[in-house]
Amino acid sequence: MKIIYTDIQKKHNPIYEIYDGVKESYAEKKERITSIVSALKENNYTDFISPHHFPLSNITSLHHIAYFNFLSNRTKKIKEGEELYPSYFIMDTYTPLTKYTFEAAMASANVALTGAELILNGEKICYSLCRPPGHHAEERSSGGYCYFNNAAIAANYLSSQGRVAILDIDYHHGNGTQHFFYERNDVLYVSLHADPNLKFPYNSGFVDEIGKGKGEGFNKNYPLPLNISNIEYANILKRALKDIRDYKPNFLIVSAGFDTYEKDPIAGFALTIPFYKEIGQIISSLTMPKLIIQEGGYNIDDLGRIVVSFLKGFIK
Ligand code: SP5
Ligand code: ZN
Repeated sequence: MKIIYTDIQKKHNPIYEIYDGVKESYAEKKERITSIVSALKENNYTDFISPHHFPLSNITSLHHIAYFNFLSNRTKKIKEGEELYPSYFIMDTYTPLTKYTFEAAMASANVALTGAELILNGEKICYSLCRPPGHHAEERSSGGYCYFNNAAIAANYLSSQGRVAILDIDYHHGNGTQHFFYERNDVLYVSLHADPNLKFPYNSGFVDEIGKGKGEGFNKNYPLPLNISNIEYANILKRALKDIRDYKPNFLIVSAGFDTYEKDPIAGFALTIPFYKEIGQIISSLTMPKLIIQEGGYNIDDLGRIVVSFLKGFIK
């Protein structure tokens, strides 16, 4: 399995996120990808590929040019070690800008695009190890640790060559991804996530959000109760896969967040490490080429083992 990755993604390194004015240690740490890369190497995954640069239009055809320019220009003025907090283009208090945020977010988008290109060139499965994550990023704003929407950018790129389904299994609803394709019928969005009445992003991810205009029927949300178990989760995942099969996509993108893990420090499901292999097996029952895109997952000690368990569920 080809794994797309670059160390440039570690340069984004905020120290704090803020809750009601109180600073807490930043959960979306660069050590997340160190944990994943070491576990992959220990388990003999050796096929690492560096991303290459794609035309900026791949990003600016989704994200507004004013937002893109803001990230590019504003980060240039930030000093080493400094963090810039909310502005017009940042929707919350846990998605700060640092000097290297733009550079890392660009690298992350290119990691997703390089994976998508490999899929177009005939790979059956690839893993884009993206950081920072992407699925909360909107057309004109950063949020939920996300700056550019990597999965949406990859989906939009693949959509020129066929029908795309996105399966989002991060603990949080992918508000940005849903939004980008809400009025489109060439990209199906299906998401399993914690009930947004209780958990971030609070304002989207409900069952009555089914798409709009020609996109009606091509958006599907499965909000789940807290503490959901492996077996209950597997049943709903299988139901969600039926939506995807019925759509008959040419490509599948998995927005793979591992904050559904029982010991995740910011979340609240009860999934176990061996169960991620089963999730992988369930998803691999779909036959179309698959691009796995890394989203959340914040238990640094166990994240690598979770990813390895998940990837083992897929055939090589
Ligand atoms: C990509 C992704 O998974 N983004 C998640 C963003 C969620 N941010 C809100 C997390 C709230 C955690 N609150 C912890 C408070 C501990 N005192
Ligand atoms: Zn998440």
